[in-house]
Amino acid sequence: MSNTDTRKTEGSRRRVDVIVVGAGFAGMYATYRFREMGKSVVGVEAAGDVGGVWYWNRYPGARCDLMSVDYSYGFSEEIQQEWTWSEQFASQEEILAYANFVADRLDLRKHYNFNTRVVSAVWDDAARLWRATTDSGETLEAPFCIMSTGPLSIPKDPDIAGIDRFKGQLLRAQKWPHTPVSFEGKRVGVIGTGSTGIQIIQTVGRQAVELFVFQRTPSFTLPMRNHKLEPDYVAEMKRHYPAMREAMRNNPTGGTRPATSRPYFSLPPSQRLQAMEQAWINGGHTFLGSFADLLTNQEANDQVADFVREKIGEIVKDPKVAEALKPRGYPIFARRPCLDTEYYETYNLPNVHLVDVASDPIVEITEKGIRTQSGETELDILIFATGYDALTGALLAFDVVGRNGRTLKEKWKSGARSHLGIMIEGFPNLFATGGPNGPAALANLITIAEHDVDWIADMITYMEANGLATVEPTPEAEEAWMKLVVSLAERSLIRKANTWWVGANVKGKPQGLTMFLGGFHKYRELCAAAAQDRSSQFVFDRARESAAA
Ligand code: NA7
Repeated sequence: MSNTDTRKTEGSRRRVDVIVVGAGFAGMYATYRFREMGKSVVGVEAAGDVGGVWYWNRYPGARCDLMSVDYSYGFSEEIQQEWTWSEQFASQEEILAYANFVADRLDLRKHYNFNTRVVSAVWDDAARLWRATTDSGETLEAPFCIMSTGPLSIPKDPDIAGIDRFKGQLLRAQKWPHTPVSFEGKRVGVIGTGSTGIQIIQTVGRQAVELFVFQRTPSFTLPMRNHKLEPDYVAEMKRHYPAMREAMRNNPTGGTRPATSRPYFSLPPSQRLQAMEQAWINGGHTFLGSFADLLTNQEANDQVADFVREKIGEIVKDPKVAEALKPRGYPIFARRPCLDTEYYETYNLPNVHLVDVASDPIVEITEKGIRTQSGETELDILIFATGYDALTGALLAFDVVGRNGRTLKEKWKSGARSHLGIMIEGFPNLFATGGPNGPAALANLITIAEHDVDWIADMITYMEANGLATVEPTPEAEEAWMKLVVSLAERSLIRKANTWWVGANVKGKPQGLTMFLGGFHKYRELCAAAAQDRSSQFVFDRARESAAA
């Protein structure tokens, strides 16, 4: 089938080869890859343009905490030669400009219906196709459906009474206005001290007349040490891109940070301290690259946590504030480690006030601001940086109905189950990129996206070459994958913190770690092995016969 123009047609029914949900980095690459395979592709995207999370998160200070050269596509040598990153850690503006550059360069927009949401996706077993209905009234039909909906795309408001009552300006980090917001002369409140809140606080704290930070759980945050990239460095990097991408694909993080096999206690105390000081000076995620066992050895983890707490104490001048900022009660790195630029120093500014809502809980949001047990704080602007219904949220936000009318909500009522984070038993020809039970959020999402899309493309190519119409994982293969995911999680300290990684931030959500902790390199190996072992891992179409490799 040839490529088709896929402009929106109100109220119509349209048949294509592949539906791609999402125009973030995974969806864009999927759209490109399938088009290059000669498929007709239609993309559906709720936002007004490409960029995914970077389209929405326009809050002050928004920045990626993966290095820009890592957090970019490797599939096209032309694109990586033509695009030049300006900073070690790119700002939201630069990443969005990059997404737009790629969309222009590959002419991707013509495949997308923007400002459009899928409201349901239903598998028709007789016709062997997915039927996706959108909120514009269009029905799309395709044998293959790719969910590139992103692990962080359903924002979550805090569970606090009175949100609608607030008469000032209420802003959500993940739905930030496209026009500039002025903080000058304003009393600003921020709820949320994860990565997003930290970036907002360190930026707005230097702009607002008064900034009130309502902190329930402090995060550990490490110096980002961001800097401009020198032309010589960029030129050198461009010369080595192919080798660098190959190294990334063989790295546990899917990035360039060198891995280590050195356990913390293999070094004498003075050298451990020296390594930690160096990691602090180097910045970024150097700690995790300095010792191999920080997520498995509680004692090692405690010592690194103490080191960071000491640093907080050295930076923050008011001892009471410093104490409240020191995270306790969960292992360091068990919440996603944040990277900051003078975040702790922000609390030395006279206009920045920490309200410790762990000891003085928020009672309600009022017309004028926030009431905690000890009193009301009046605010002109209130910012929510309260996170996401992550990993599974976007896939469960609309009805996905598989074989025999079984919904994804039903299948996942006790927790997300998948095979390789890519396929789901009972949901033929449905593929996720960066899906639950894959390494999403623990590794570079663009590396994962490229891998997953390529894996799916290989699967479809194999099916077509062998006259196979449908594929889904066997129950046994899915069960074995889930056992592996759970057994790796049980060994990790990550499960010891109440975070979005384990679903703890959403009331009623099944709890548990739905991420593969074996590292991206291992994930890649296991996906390749599954693709080789097709007959035991997957059930293929019509005759329900297992296909020989
Ligand atoms: P996170 O990391 O989920 O952080 C959300 C923050 O919001 C966290 O500090 C929460 O505190 C806080 N929160 C949520 N509800 C409340 C209420 N009711 N009261 C006070 N504080 C509240 O989301 P981010 O957007 O910062 O980061 C998500 C990912 O994006 C990040 O990990 C990077 O991968 C990029 P809590 O911990 O629940 O006490």
